[in-house]
Amino acid sequence: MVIPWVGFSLAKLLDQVQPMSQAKYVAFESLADSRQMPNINSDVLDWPYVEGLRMDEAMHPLTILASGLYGETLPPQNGAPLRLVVPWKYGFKGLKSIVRIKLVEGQPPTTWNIAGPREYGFYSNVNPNHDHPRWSQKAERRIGEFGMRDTLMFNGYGDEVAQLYSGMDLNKYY
Ligand SMILES: Nc1nc2c(c(=O)[nH]1)N[C@H]1C(S)=C(S)[C@@H](COP(=O)(O)O)O[C@H]1N2
Ligand SMILES: [Mo]
Repeated sequence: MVIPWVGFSLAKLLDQVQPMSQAKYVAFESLADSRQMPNINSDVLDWPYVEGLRMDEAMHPLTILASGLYGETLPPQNGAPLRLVVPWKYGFKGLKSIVRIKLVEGQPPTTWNIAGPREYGFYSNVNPNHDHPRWSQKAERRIGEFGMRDTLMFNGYGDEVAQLYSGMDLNKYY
């Protein structure tokens, strides 16, 4: 889906706290409140949902904390009050209902990597050349369209973000 998010660059928040040079990654944690979210009692995933970004990814202006969509305030199911949106990564990187952000030295755990390390790496970049073990990622269908399109590297944001990964083997760091 192509979503007109409302929000601000995460970099704006990070600039205000002035990360120390030892801070190499940003670790995020979601709300896990079984009163509001009864399905966290299932064992599909290990909640609270956690995610992470490398500092340069977190500081990229396209990385946003969203507080709304389509000009409206975020509804709970979309991650109120604040959620992460990283347009060049797959949607599962976008944790919702953030309650804690930590600046850390080591690569933080991420929920889907804990659930299935063979299937989900830390980076979660859109990379059509790297097959998920159970399916191809070469083609996609946009909600609202009937046909398939070729999936683009970095979800079409290569000009903006490819330099963050220069020298990295994106088949290894999927
Ligand atoms: N807090 C929280 N955020 C989460 C999840 C979750 O279980 N808890 N699931 C993730 C997954 S797997 C997906 S596919 C997306 C789906 O929501 P979206 O379509 O609004 O991005 O949310 C992500 N963010
Ligand atoms: Mo998902």
